[in-house]
Amino acid sequence: MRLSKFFMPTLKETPSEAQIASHRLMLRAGMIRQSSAGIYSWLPLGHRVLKKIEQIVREEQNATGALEVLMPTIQPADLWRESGRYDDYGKEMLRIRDRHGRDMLYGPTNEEQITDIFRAAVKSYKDLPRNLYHIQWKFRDEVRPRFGIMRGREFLMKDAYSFDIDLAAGKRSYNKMFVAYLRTFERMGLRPIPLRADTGPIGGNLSHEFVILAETGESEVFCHRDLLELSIRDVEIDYDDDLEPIVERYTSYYAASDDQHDAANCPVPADELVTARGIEVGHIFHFGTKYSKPMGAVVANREGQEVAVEMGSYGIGVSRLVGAIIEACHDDDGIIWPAEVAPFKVGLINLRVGDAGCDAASASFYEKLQAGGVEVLYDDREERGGAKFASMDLIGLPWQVIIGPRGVKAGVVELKNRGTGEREELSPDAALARLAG
Ligand code: 5CA
Repeated sequence: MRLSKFFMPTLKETPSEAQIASHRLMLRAGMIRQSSAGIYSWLPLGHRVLKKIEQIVREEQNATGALEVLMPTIQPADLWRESGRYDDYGKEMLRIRDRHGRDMLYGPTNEEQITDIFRAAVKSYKDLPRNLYHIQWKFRDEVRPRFGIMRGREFLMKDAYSFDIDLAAGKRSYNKMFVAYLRTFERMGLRPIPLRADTGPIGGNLSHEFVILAETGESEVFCHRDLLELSIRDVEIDYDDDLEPIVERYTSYYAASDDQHDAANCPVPADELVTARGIEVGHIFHFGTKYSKPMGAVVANREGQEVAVEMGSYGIGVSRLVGAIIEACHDDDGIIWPAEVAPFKVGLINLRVGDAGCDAASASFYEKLQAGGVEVLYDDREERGGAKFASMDLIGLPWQVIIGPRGVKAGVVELKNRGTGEREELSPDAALARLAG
């Protein structure tokens, strides 16, 4: 992509309404634009990141055997009357009336809708287990939307719903999601911490929140320091195996949010306890028959008796993750994208647009990167070098390639790693080889 043809309305000034780094940087990098309180448009740069995150989430859900669907954003109130949540949900639910006077709502979550789909189609234990998920916009009329897309009113969520014949099978489905969440967040360059959590309006009695540590996190987190060392990045996972040992390994360490932590009775010695702030990027729930019973989602078990199915729901804040990743990965100059979610891998800077040598070397480098399938943003604008460096640092692409008159004469380009700041001069071919793959 040539920057001269891109739409990336960067801001030089720090927007005064933004209180935290991710919000400031997303506005300054031209990733989003506020439409109204807690509601945002995603501009091309932000949209690319959102889609990358969505795709990682999708691949890791699919790996577990979960099946993607797409349910509507607008739901009929009658479904929520069946579960009893229409009145319970309160002011966070955006209620709408259509032209026929029917009560509708903009979905804050989809337990009722998926239960309705399931009950119409599945009648036997033979069709279980099933896990259906979608990645769809949600609306919650938060009292205080803040921190940009981190606590929005409209936000993109991945929500999965599992259906099982009994509690033991339900726990297996829960464990699959638990492990998939660890993998999903690690792929994005994050270190997720599972915390035993309250279930709130979703219900049930088994629940974990997944948080990542960042100074601006909304809640305080207390955990054993060794939990931060765990990783399943290189562990081969077979989702048909018993995943309980992995879940136990993670849950055996102390980890609590501020509402559950009791300093006086904390089992971890002070020098092994990490106290930090965390951002909730995912939340999983097993809630048994809370929806299946009132809504009549029953199947015949092996003995031919009708039983209400055991259910769980599993959310990931896809749009929140964009902000959360920035909170975890930035410096004074801007964003530092982890490679997997970066909007482009390489930022190519032509330091002297109009100079025949620089133009030719840059165009050739650009074409070769593109031919090799490397995503590149080519700054071909007639701008000062300083401004180009600043905006490349701001948007945080993992690699910068700088082509200027001196290098062109010497037959070299400069390669800069945005994360480490390391710079190196090498031949264009050596740089291309480094950036390939
Ligand atoms: N039905 C369940 C699981 S599918 C559910 O709704 N869970 S939740 O309420 O915990 O939301 C799931 C995830 O969505 C949260 O972990 C968080 O990452 C994200 N999320 C929730 N509210 C917001 C919000 N206002 N803005 C941005 N992301 C949000």
